[in-house]
Amino acid sequence: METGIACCARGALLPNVSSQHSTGLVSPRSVSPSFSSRSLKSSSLFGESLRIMPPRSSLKASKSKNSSLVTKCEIGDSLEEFLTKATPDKGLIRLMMCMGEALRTISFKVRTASCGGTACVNSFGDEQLAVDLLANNVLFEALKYSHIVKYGCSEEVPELQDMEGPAEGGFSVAFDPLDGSSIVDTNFTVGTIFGVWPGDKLTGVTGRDQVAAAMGIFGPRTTYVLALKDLPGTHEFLLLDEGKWQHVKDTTEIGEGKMFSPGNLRATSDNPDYAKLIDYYVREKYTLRYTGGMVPDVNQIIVKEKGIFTNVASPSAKAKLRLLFEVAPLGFLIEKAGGYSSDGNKSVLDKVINSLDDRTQVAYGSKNEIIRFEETLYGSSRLKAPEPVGAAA
Ligand code: FDP
Repeated sequence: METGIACCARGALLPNVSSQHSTGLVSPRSVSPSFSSRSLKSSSLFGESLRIMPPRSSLKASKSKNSSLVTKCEIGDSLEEFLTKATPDKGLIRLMMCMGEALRTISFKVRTASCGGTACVNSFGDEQLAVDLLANNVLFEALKYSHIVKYGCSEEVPELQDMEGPAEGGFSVAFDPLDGSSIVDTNFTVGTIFGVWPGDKLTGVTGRDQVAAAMGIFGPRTTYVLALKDLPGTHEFLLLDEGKWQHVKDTTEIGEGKMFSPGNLRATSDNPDYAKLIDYYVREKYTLRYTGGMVPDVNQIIVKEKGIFTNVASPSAKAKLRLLFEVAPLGFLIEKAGGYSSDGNKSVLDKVINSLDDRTQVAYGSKNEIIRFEETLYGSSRLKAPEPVGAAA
């Protein structure tokens, strides 16, 4: 099976690019340690140089227990430069690089999919495959090639698949290959979500146990948004024309701001508290920003550094979002970005994943928004607000 991904066992990535991947491709330099993104040349259609952002901010990685090394991750770094500064864990670096390769391939396949009838399809080797299945295969290939993953598990078929990497010192990865695949034809933004847990367990663990989480976002721009356990912030990488990921943004705080993204709105018909919360947003003249794709709807909170996303259940409209594949990884990204998450009572990162298919309601947002969400739905909040947040009366 050809995927365009080839990751060596010892960390170097070998691009394996065929002519059908001729858009947005990686060149060997893109992943070489000596590569400097600031030396990139333009490949823009109109001859104007791609604006390579100068380093303008830096974040200090938290000191690991065994190391006094303080590293700096700068805007403008390539993905590999960033990861090398961010963590001493070579296995994790290799995994995140391999996933970056997979996201790049998926991005190309989504961009060039033909849509008709009920599915969007693209060719994958000799086969025609629906884009979500294709993304699924590409991600499993990447996990295998990383040689550091014990189990992979996809939302498509929630069963552990042995990726043949080590259990000790290795990782297990849960992913939603293409969230929002039903809106590829309408050309809305869609995305891949994944969470990385240490060892060989994806049940009996919590979202807080993740060592990394990320999403690939396939919209007008393709971005790779990731967070690592021992590094403050959530970090955005932009896919350049050359096929390289460039570090373009850090988010470390989510402030207050009137923007809402209300999922499962049908639940307001028989959940009066959710109806009350929505009424509050409307009355207070919040801006509605909802696409129906959880990846862009949650990503906007990280990018705009404000807002609230809700997907609330009711007796007739049950919770459908999956804790392992969607809710926990996105919770990790939001909380590392300085935001908060809740299932109504607690952070989604504190929910034990009992089964691979666990579902939950969820909200992500700024502190006051999560307090308002919990107070309106359940009468009180575990979080303390400096002053009343004015929950819907
Ligand atoms: P979809 O079913 O289209 O794949 O994860 C499932 C999801 O999309 C999310 O991306 C999205 O936020 C949610 O479902 C939309 O659900 P509602 O239409 O019920 O709001």
